[in-house]
Amino acid sequence: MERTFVMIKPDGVQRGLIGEIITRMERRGLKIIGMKMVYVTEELARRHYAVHEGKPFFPGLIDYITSGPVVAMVVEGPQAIRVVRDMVGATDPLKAAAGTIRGDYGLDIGRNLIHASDGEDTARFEIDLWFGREGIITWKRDVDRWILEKVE
Ligand code: D4T
Repeated sequence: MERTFVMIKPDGVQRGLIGEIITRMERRGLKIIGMKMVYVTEELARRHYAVHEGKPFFPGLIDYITSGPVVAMVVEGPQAIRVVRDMVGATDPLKAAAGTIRGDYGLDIGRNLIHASDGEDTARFEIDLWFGREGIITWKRDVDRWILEKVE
């Protein structure tokens, strides 16, 4: 089982797409084990996007991510990091395939609706940054045996 960090960005929240995006992940069979609505502080935004510091789009990115509440989640499932990235689509919605979240709802790289961890190290770092240990809910999902042949 793998865990990944997912964030519905301010545009996703403002446009009323929280339900739509969560529904896609639930229908896929992914399990939500952490969820909260947060006003992102500049400090959190800078830590989350530290790898992009100094790039031309960095100031706009920080303004955007702190411009309204976001919905932060930890999502679990087999190969969850790759599975969610595939569902999210390419960074630039104009290049994202139809059927992906960005490809279905977005048109601008600066308003690309959703973030998902891009690797194991990033997932660990981001889950710790946004949730720590206390924020994760371990729960048994009865339907798991109809989604996965072998349930842990
Ligand atoms: P995030 O991190 O938001 O899930 O996006 P990606 O993982 O798909 O893409 P990224 O880290 O390369 O970019 C982070 C964030 O910056 C915005 N961005 C990026 C931008 O506004 N202009 C750009 O040229 C790039 C490369 C979009 C996503």
